[in-house]
Amino acid sequence: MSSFQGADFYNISSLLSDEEKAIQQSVRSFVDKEIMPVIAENYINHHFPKDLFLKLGELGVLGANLEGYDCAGLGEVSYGLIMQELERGDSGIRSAVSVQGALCMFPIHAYASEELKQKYLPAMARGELIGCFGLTEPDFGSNPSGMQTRAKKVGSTYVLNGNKMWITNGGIADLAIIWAKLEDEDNKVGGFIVPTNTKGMTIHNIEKKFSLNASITSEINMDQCVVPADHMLQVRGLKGPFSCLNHARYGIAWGALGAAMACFEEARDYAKTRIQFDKPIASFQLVQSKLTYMLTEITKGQLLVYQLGRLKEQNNYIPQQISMAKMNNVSKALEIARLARDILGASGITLEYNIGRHLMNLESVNTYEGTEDIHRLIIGEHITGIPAYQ
Ligand code: TGC
Ligand code: FAD
Repeated sequence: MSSFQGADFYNISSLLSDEEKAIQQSVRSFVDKEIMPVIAENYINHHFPKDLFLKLGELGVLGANLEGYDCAGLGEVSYGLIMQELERGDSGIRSAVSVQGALCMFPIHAYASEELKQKYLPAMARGELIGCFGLTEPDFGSNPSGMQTRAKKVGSTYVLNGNKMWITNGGIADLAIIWAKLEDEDNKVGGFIVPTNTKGMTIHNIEKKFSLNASITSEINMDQCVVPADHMLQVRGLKGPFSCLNHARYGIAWGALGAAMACFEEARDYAKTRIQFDKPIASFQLVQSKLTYMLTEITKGQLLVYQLGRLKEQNNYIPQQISMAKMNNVSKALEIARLARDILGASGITLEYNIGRHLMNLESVNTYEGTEDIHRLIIGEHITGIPAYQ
């Protein structure tokens, strides 16, 4: 039995099927056994345990909401619960799984030839091959439409030149999904499956991070990188990468709740045993107010993603609903982690507790996959019909 209770104030588990509950429990146990004992050490040493991918593959969580090709074919709520449980362990571990499934396996599943699907997807589902996703560039983060990476058709190949930045899993990846402007198609955006051992591709890990330390973040340089033309994905325009982001952002909206729930439980337990002024600090109204705020925001976030998951299962959702869930749940998780850190006083800055690590991680989660403010603007455009990015 896990020591993690997983706050459920509105009894949302009563809305889950037996299969969904069983999946949640099995990932919870996996996190207890494989992540919790080593995560603080990995975080402090800036280490991602690469062999974890094979174990995650065995657990069936890589590309878990995809059909066929040895993927688990689970529903969207099950997929969300997996992300929530993994991020209860660490945002970096959930990141690795998000990138593998939503950002690499999904575009191969949706846009690659049958031959390449057969070649890559089953091995990726087993964790034998690792993927990364290159959209962001040093000068184009929130605005990927300005990307400088170019692909030029030469005979039966494409030649890629450019730089991608802040790429999760980069340094451990076997293949990269690279987005580039197609010189021969009026600079429309296209995507490519690029094996990372392709001549001309070099990858450097970004060191000295204070966030997502147990995740690999890299820079990818492409200098006359030649890929076969059939490695191009059959999609054109920014809707290609954005369609992948929809799935990843959905998973993050669930995942952030896992981190928030971990912070809430640790802060509550600490407050009940920490004595100041001859009383547990949990008996002070100001501390209770913080705990009440935390549980309220977790509960609201849970309702948001549960309904979004059911809408997604019916394919009856719009991307702006995903933006709202990602924006709200990550921003609230960050606030909850800050409040929890405060409740722990000085102890909250050590890695003996999980809160400080979650807090630092959530700073990245609030930025990647569209910053909090970019999602605010996406929703603003939906409300008013007026884009306010420029
Ligand atoms: P815009 O003109 O609005 O749209 C261009 C085309 O794309 C279509 N589209 C979408 N399609 C599917 N899903 C969506 N969510 C879509 N949003 C837009 C749109 O219909 C249009 O199609 P078409 O056929 O007319 O060409 O594009 P814009 O350039 O004005 O975009 C504006 C903005 C700011 C919303 C967009 O650039 C944006 O979302 N920026 C944020 C960038 C971002 O999220 N980057 C993420 C990089 S990957 C990452 O962070 C991984 S972290 C991994 C981890 O560790 O978990
Ligand atoms: P900028 O775009 O420079 O934004 C800086 C600030 O300006 C933000 O506060 C932003 O909200 C604000 N801003 C920008 N434009 C506007 C506007 N129009 N109106 C109001 N405010 C605005 N990318 C990938 O492609 N693949 C990955 O695997 C990946 N993994 C990542 C892992 C980590 C740990 C991190 C931190 C990032 C990762 N990213 C990845 C990149 C990530 O998607 C970008 O960092 C993000 O999109 C923001 O871009 P930026 O950092 O260049 O910030």
